[in-house]
Amino acid sequence: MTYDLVVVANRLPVDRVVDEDGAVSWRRSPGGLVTAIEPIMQEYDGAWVGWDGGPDGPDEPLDQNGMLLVPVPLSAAEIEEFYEGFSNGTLWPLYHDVVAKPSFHREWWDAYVTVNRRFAERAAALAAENALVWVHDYQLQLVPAMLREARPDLRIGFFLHIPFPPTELFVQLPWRRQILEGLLGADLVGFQRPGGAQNFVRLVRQRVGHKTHRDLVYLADGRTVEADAFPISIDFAGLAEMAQTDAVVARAREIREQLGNPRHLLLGVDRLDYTKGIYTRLRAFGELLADGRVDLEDAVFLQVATPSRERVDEYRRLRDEIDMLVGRINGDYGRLGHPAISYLHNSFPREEMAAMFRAADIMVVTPLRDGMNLVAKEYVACRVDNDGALVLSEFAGAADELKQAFLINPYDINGMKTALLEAMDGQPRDRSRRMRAMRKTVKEHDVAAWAAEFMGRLREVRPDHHKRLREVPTDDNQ
Ligand code: GDG
Repeated sequence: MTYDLVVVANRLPVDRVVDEDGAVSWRRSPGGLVTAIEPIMQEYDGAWVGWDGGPDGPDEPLDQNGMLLVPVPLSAAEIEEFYEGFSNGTLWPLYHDVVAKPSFHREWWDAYVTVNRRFAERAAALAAENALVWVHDYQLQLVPAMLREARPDLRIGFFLHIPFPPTELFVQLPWRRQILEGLLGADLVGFQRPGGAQNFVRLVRQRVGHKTHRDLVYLADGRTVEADAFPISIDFAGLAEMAQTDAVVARAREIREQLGNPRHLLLGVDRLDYTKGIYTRLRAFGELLADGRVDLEDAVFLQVATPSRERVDEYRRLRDEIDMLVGRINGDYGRLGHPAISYLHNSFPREEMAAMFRAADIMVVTPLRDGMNLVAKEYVACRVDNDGALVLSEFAGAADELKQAFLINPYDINGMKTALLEAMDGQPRDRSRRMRAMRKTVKEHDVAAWAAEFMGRLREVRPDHHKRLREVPTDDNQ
C-alpha cells in the first residue's frame, strides 16, 4: 500500500504510553502540527512517519483517524546522540543565535546521518508514484536529499519550524555543506520568516556555488529549489471557542482569585528552554518590585514552565538558575501566602492553558530567539473579550504579524521594564484597539491557511519542473 501524501516529522502525532502492567496504548499528542495536518491527511489518504518518543519502540504501523502512523524506532544510544545530542545540543543552540554554546561531536553527526537515512527509507517505501512528501524540522534536514536519491519522482517539501541562522553563525557547523545539500533535495523549502529563506539562499550560493535568483536556486542538473516564508499559525476558531466555554470562564475567575485578585496578572507560558528568555523576563519584573515602580498588591506574575529536554545538561542548569531567581524574588518581595511570582514547573491540559490566557491581563513573551512562538498567538485567540495586552519580543517570528503588541528587545532589561509598565498602565481603548487588530490577523491566517498555502505551493511543482524552469537568469548573485 502506498500513499499520496507522506508527512515525515521527528515525532508521531501520538505518544506511546506504557502503564504499570506494561500494557501499551497510544495517546494523541496535543501539538499544533496534528491539528494543522490532520484534515489534509484525511483528504489525501496520508501516512505520517515519526518517532514514538521512547527507546526501541514498535515497528508496526497503526491506523488512526484515517491516517497511517508509521513509527521509526530509535535505540537508547540514538536518542542520546541523534536527538539529545546533534538535534538539541548542536543544531538547536546554533540555529537560535548561539544563545547557548553548541557542541560539535563527530559521533553525534554520524547518528544524525544514520537516523535521517532510516526516516528517508521509511518515507520512500510508503510514497506512491509522484506523491507529495512533507518533511518537518531541524532533526531531519538530510531527509530531502536522501529521499530524492531513492525517489526522484516525488515532490518534496521541507518546513523548518525554528529560525534559520545568519550565515556567519551557520558556517561554524563542520557539516554545513552536507546540511545545505540535504535541504536542496526538496523542491520547496519553507521557513517561518523571510530572513530565514534569504539566509538559506545566500549560503547555498556562497558555500555550495549554485546559481540563485531571488528565492530560487538553480541546481546543476536543471532542477530548481524554491525557498520562501510560510509563517505557521494556530487553530484560532477552536481556541476561541474553548476560551468561551463556561468551564474555562469559571476557571479563569478561580485562577485570579487564587492569586489574590491582583490588579494586574502577568503570565508567561513556555517550555523550560534557554531560548525563551524566562530568566530576563522574571528579572525585569523583580527589578520593578525592587525599584518600587510596581507594588506586590498591584501585580503578580504567573510563570508556567513546561518540563523539556531534562536530560540535556544545559536545560538542568537553566532550571536551577530559574529556581534560584524565583526563590530570591519571592524571598525579597513576597509576603505570607502571597508570593510575587507563582512558578509552576509542570504541563497542563489545554483547557487549563486557555483559562490562564483568559485570566491574564498581560501576556509576557520574551524569547531571545524563536521561530514563531505559538503561545503569543494562542493568547490573542483566547482574548474573546478583546482585552488584555501582549508584550512580545521582536526576535520571535510572531512579531512580524503581531505588530500591535508591545514589542521589546529581550536583551534590553530597562526597555522591557518600560514596556511592562506601559502594558499595565495602558488605556482600555488602546488595549482593545491593539487586541482587535491582532485577533483579526491571527484569525485570517490560521493554521489551516498555513498548511493549505504550503501544500498548494508544493502541488504546483510539476514532475517536469526541471524542463519548465531550465532557463537560468544571469542577473543574480547580488
Ligand atoms: C517550535 C518553535 C514554533 C506549552 N506548555 C503546555 C502546552 N504548551 C504548548 C503551547 C504551544 C506549544 O506548546 C509551544 O509552542 P511554541 O511555538 O511556543 O514553542 P516551541 O515548543 O519551541 O515550538 C516555535 C513552533 O515550533 C511551531 O512551528 O512556533 O518557534 O520553537 O502550543 O500552548 N500545551 C499544553 N500544556 C502545557 O503545559 N496543553
